[in-house]
Amino acid sequence: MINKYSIILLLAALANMSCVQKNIEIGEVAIIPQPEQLMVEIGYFEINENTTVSVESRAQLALANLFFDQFTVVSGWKPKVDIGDKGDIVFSTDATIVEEAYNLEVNPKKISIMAGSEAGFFYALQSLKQLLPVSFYSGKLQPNIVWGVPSVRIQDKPAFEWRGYMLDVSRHFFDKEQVMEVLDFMAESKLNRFHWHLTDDQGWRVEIKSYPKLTEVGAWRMDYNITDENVSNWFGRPIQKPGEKPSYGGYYTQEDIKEIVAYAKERFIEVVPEIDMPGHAQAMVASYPEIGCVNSEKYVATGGVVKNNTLNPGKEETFVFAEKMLNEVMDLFPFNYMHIGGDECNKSQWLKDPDAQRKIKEEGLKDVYELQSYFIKRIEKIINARGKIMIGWDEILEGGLAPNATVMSWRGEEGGIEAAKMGHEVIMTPSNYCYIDLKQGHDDLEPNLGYSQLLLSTAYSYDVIPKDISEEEAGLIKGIQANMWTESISDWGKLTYMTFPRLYAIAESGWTSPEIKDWDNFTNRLQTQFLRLDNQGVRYAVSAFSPWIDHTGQGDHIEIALKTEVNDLEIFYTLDGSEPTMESKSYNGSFKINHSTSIKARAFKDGEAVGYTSSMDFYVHKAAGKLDESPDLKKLTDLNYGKLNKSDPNWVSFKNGMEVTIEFDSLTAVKEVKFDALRFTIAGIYPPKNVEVHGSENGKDYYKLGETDKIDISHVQGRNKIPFQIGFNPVKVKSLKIIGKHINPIPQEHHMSGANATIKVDEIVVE
Ligand code: TNX
Repeated sequence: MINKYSIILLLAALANMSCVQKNIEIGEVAIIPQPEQLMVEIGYFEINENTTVSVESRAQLALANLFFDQFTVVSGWKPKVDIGDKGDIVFSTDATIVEEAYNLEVNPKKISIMAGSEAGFFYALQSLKQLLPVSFYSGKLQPNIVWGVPSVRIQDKPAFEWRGYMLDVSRHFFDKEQVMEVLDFMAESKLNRFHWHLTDDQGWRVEIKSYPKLTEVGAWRMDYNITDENVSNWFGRPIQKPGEKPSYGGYYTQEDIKEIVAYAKERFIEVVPEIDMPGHAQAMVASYPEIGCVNSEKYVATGGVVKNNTLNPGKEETFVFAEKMLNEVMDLFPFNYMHIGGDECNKSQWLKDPDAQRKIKEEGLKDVYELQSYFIKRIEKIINARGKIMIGWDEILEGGLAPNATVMSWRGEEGGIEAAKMGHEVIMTPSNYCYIDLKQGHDDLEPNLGYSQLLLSTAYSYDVIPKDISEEEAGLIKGIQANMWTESISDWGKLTYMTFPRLYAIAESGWTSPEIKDWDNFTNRLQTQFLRLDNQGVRYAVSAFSPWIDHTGQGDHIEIALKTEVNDLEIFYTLDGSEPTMESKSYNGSFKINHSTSIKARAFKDGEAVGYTSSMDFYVHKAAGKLDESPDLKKLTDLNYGKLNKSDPNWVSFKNGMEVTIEFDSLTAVKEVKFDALRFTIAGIYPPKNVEVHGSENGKDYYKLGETDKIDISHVQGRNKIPFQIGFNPVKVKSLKIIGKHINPIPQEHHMSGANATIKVDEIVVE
C-alpha cells in the first residue's frame, strides 16, 4: 500500500538515482611514446571521489598532487592523496628500477606505481593520464563522468637520457605563459630538456642586470609582417625613421626565468639556455656596438637580411662582456649545461676588421675558422670555470673543437659522428629528421609556413644512433631533440601546428627503443592523441593522413595518383569540385584526366574522414605539347605543374626577362593566357614586373592582345606562387608571344638587393 512514507522513500530513491546517474568512460590504450613493455588485461579501474592515493614521501606527495589536482578541474573532486600504503592507488619505491623508469599495474582493484626515482613516478603518471578517457583533457567540468582506466601491466624505461625540445623565442617572442604550456606538453611526452634559444639577430630575450641595453635595445625591433597570416620567409627591413621606437618583441625578467625554471623542474625538465655567439648576434651588437666589428648593423634585425651581425673576438672587451653576461645567465639556470650557439657565424666582417685581423696574427691563427675556434675555446673556459659544460652547434668543430664541449649535430649526423669519435658528448638534432619548422606535407597543400620538408614518417624513421659507430662512441650520443625555429612561426597556433604530431615522433625516438618502434602502430595511437588535442583546443597537423595529389603530364592528358603517408586509409575523390564522401569515387590506382579538372580527395578510416580535404586544379589546355620541340622551354607546355618549392624540376628559369612564342598547327581560337610565377625572395626568384600577350595570324606580324597590371612586389609575401591571368576578346591566332619583364635589379632591402632576379614559370596555360 502506498502511504506518505513510501512516497518519500520512492522520491528519495529517484532523486538519488538521478544524482548518482554517472557515466563510466574508459580510456583507450594509446600511450605516446610507446612503453617498453605493455600488456593489456581484462577490466578497468574506476577513479571516483572515494578513490584514495598513498605515497611514501613529501616529494611524491607534491608530484602526485600536481597530477591528481587535474581531477578537481574536470570532476569537481579529487582522489585523496596521503602518505601511507593503504590507498587504492599506491606508490612504492623499488630501488632496482633505473632512473626515469617505472612500472605501472592497473587492475580492477588497484593501481600500483613502482619506480626508483621521482622522475619515474612522474612518468608513470603521464602514462596513467593517457590511459584516462580523452575527455579528461578537456579542462571542463564533467561531474557525471566516472573515469575508467583500462587494466594494463607496463614496464617502461627511456632509451635516451636527453629528450629535448628547442624553442626559438628570438625570431618571434613567446611569453612566460606560453613557455609554460610548452613545458606541459613536453612533460606529457616524457621530454626532459628544454633548450631555450634566447638570443639571435632578431631579439635578445633575457634580462641582464649588468648590461641593461641588451633588453632596452635588443629586445625590440620594427616589424610590419607579424600579423600577416601567410608570412613565410622574411624579406625587407623597415628602416627606423628618426624618433620611431621599435615595438615588436619582449623579454623575460630574471624573476620570470626563475619561475619558468622552477615550473620546469616540477615537471622533471632541465632548462638549457642558449646565448648564440659569435654569429647570430645582431641584437647583441645593436645594443653594445663596442663588441661588434667594422660595419656592424645598427638595429635589431627584422628578417632575413642579416649580414654584419658578428661579435669581435679581436677585442678584449668582447670577452669581458661575455664573461659577465654569461655568469649572470648561468646564475639563473641551475642545469649544468650552457649552450653558446656557435652556428652559422658569418665571418666576412672578420676578414676586414682590423682588431680581428690583428688577433689572427698575434695568436698565430691560420684563418677566420681558427679565429672562431679561438673565440669558442675562450668562452668554454668561462663556462668550465663555473663547473658547467658548454654545448655548441656542430660548427664549433670548425677550426678545432673546444676540449670539453658537447656537440649538437644539426647539419646532418656527420658533426655528431665526428665529435663522438673524438670522445665528445653529442646530441642529435639533424635538420632532415628533427627540424619541426620545416613543411610537413605536400608543398601546395600545407599552410605556407617553413621551407624545405620534414614529413612525419621521416621524422619517425630516425634512428638516433648512427650506423657504423662503435659501442663506445654510441655511448656518447646522449639523445635527440626537436628544434622549433620561429622565423615563420609568428603565433601560438602556428607553433602547435608545426609541433604536433612531429614532436610525438621525435619523443618516441627518444624514449622508445628502436626495435619496438612501429609506424602503423604509432599512427593508430596518434588518432587517440588527436582527440586529446581536440579536447584541449590545440591546433595540430593531420597532413600525414591527407591525400597527396601527384600528377604527370602525358602529352594530351594528365595521369593522377593519390597517396597518404599513413597506411591502410581509403581515399575517395571527386572531379566536380564537390566535397568527397564515402559515396564518391574510391581510389584504387592512378587515373587520367583529359580536360581541365578540379580534384578533391579525402582519406577515410573505419568509415570516418581523417586528415584534410586535398584540393588541386589541373589544366589540360590548348597549348599542351606545343613547345615539345624546344629543349629549354618544353616544360612550359608539358602539363606538369611546379610545386611551391624552388627545387621542383617543373619550373623553367628565365634569367633576363621572359619571352615565349607558342605556335599552333592552325588558326586557333584563344581568349586567355594564364600561368603561375614563383616568388622566392631569399633565392632571388621574382615574378615578372608585368606581362604582355601578343597574337599573330600569320606567325610574323604580332599585335597586343592584353597585358597585366604591374605586380606590386612589396605587398606579396616572400614565398608564393603569383598567378598571372591575361584575358582578352576571343580571337583566332596562329601564334602567341608572351613577354614578361624582369624587375631587375632586385630592390633595396631584399635578400639579394642589387642582383638580377630569376623568373620561374611552370606551365603556360592557353584557353
Ligand atoms: C639554421 S639550425 C639555424 C637557425 C635557423 C634555422 C632555420 C641552426 C643551428 N641555425 O638560425 O633558424 O636554420 O631552420
